[in-house]
Amino acid sequence: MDDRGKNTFQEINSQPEVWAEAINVYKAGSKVVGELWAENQPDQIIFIGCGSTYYLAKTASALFQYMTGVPAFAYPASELVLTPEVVIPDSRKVLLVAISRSGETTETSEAISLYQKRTAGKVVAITCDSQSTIAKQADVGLGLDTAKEKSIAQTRSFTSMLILAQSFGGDIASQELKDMEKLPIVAKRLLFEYRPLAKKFGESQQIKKFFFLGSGLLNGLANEAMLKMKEMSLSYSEAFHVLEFRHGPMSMIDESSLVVGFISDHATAQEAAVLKDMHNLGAKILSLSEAPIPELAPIAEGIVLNTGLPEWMRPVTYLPVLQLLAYYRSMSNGLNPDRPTNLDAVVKLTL
Ligand code: F1P
Repeated sequence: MDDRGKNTFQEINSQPEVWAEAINVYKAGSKVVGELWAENQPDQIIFIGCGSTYYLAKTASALFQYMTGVPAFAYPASELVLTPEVVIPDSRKVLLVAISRSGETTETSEAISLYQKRTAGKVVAITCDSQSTIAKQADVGLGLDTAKEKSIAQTRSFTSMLILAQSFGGDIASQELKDMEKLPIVAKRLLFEYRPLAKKFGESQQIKKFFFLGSGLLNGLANEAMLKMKEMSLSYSEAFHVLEFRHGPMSMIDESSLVVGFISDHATAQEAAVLKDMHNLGAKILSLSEAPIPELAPIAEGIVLNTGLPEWMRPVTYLPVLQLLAYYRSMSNGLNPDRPTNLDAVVKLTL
């Protein structure tokens, strides 16, 4: 019995249940987080993480500023450790949000210590280990220990921590969170409806190069999808802002390319035009959008999210099918997505 990828497949498909738990975790933690915000009234927020959780930080910072108008920035934790002058502004009241599945990544923990030495700012930790070093360093923690994977590549841990970050931003922006409860059903439907499409593209040996294009709230997720494809399948995989792709990187497009477009509501026409241009250069096209995009129908396969939710709640729904894409590509390449080459679940260093 080939048990390659057994854990990863189960973890990806357990997201509907894990998302429901994450929504309840936020409900339980929202009072303490709200009090921290009210007491400190930060006028700038810095999100940090490493690898997947750096891309989560990028997504969370874009969401936060989009929702609240408070300036929000994302950095790899190592940037705060090595060039704190670039990351920490002296003149503002800052809140640090440290994101880490393990809660033990050295760069992230060191970044928190340095931040706490240099500022009077508070720290919120978003982790999947409430007993971890980083959870203990923080003033407030949000976490879902049961979301942590046995596998090394982050799938359900990433999306459940994103749900916590999305909830945090929506709450601070005084948005109604009730509709978040619809997300688990959306995940269940997408994983069922689009698994054959993920399998088809994942197993297609015509495809040798993957390009994930996303802007605004979706750029961090395009990078996370890129990293999943690299980590699980060792494939050529890159991520760019959508319109940036024309400014050089599209030179790499040929008949062996799959371009995956994370299409937004507000820039649908401009983003769809990029996908049409790449199709004209020979690429296969996969689009993800809230609603069908008629102009793409003749040239693209489409994943229609059809959430019925406001744009700020949707980012997390773009990932599950693309996690399956990486899983099927890994299996098709004869690899084990549970054990990505060269990687460990946690990077521990002496800095
Ligand atoms: C960060 C991280 C992961 C990566 C790999 C190594 O871990 O870089 O993003 O996928 O597993 O560790 P964490 O700080 O989120 O636990």
